[in-house]
Amino acid sequence: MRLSRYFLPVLKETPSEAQIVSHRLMLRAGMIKQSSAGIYSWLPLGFKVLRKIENIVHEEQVRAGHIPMQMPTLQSADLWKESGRYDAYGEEMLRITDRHDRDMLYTPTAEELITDIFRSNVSSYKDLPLTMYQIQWKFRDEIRPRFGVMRGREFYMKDGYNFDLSKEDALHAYNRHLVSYLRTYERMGLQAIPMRADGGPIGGDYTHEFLVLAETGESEVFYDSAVTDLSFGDREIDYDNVEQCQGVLEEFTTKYARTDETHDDALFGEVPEERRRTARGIEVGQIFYFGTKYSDALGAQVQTAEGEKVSVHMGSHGIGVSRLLGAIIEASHDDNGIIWPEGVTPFHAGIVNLKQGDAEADAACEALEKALEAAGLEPLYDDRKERAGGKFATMDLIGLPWRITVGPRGLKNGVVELTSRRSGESEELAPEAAVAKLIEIYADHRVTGL
Ligand code: 5CA
Repeated sequence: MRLSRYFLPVLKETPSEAQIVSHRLMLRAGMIKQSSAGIYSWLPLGFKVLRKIENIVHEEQVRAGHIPMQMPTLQSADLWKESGRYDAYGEEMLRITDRHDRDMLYTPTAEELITDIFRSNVSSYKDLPLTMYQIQWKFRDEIRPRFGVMRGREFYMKDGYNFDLSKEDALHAYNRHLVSYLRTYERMGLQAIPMRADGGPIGGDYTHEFLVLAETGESEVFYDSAVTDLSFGDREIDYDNVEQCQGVLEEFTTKYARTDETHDDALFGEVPEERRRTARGIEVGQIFYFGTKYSDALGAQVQTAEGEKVSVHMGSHGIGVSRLLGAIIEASHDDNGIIWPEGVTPFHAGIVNLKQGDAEADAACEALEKALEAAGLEPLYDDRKERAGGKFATMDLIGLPWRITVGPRGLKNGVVELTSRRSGESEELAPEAAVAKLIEIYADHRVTGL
């Protein structure tokens, strides 16, 4: 992509309405524009990252054996009246009346609708287990939308739902989600710690929230610092293997880690004092097992092998896809701007031409652009006639992890400069070697965007 042809409305000034760094940087980097309170347009750069995050979520859900599908954003209120949540959900639910005076709503979550699809189509234990998910816009009329995409009114969420014959099977689904979420967040360069939480309006006794530690987080959390030493890494997982998934769950959830809703001072006191931590966190996902709450209410039953009719055991599992952009930036930035982890960066490398119009420099940049594209990478070539300082500042602000700087002086010696956004370190390399190095760096981070 040529920057001269792209739409990247970066702001020089720091927007005064933004209270936290991720919101400021998303506005300054031209990623989002507020349309009304808690509702945003996703400008090209922000949309690209959103798509990359979404694609990682899809890949990891499919890897875990979950089936993608899509449900509408506008739903009839009837099902919600049937489950009892139409009144219980309160003011956060955006209620709409259509021209025939029918009660509709903009979906804040989709337990009712998926359960209706299930009950209309599944009647035998032979069709279980089943887990389906979608990535879809949600609306919650938050009383105080704030912090940009962190607490929006309209937000993008992955919501998955499992249907199982027994509690035991449903708990395997719960564990499987926990494992797949650990993998998902790590691919985005994030450490998200599973913490014991509260079911809230979704309900259920078993629930974990995934929290990214950050000073600006809205949740107060209490944990044993040993949990921050854990990493999922690139271990192989067989998602059908009950013991293996259970093993990972125990490894990641036996140490004390709780949100304030479930915090227990006495239990926390048993953690060795030097490992006790109180901090703030951003909730980027939550998993629930709620038994037969919705299947009882909506009559979602199957026949067992013995011919008995039983309510299915269910759980639901969410990832805050749009919130993740804010969380990643909170966790990865410096004074100059964003520092994207390789897994989610909108472009893999920036190419900065120090002397636009110089025949040799232009040709070298174009060759680099072609070579990277041929290798399946997406470079962003700053081909504008601007001074070098301005180009560097833009690249730093938008946070591409790697920058190739091309100028007549280096080219005389046959080299360009490859710079890491994170460390600031540069090395001089032949252009082909710079391309080869980027191909190697991104070998483990192949996520397509748009
Ligand atoms: N039905 C369940 C699981 S699918 C559910 O709705 N869970 S939730 O309420 O915890 O939402 C899932 C995730 O969406 C949260 O962990 C959070 O990361 C994200 N989320 C929730 N509310 C907002 C909001 N107002 N703005 C941005 N993200 C949000």
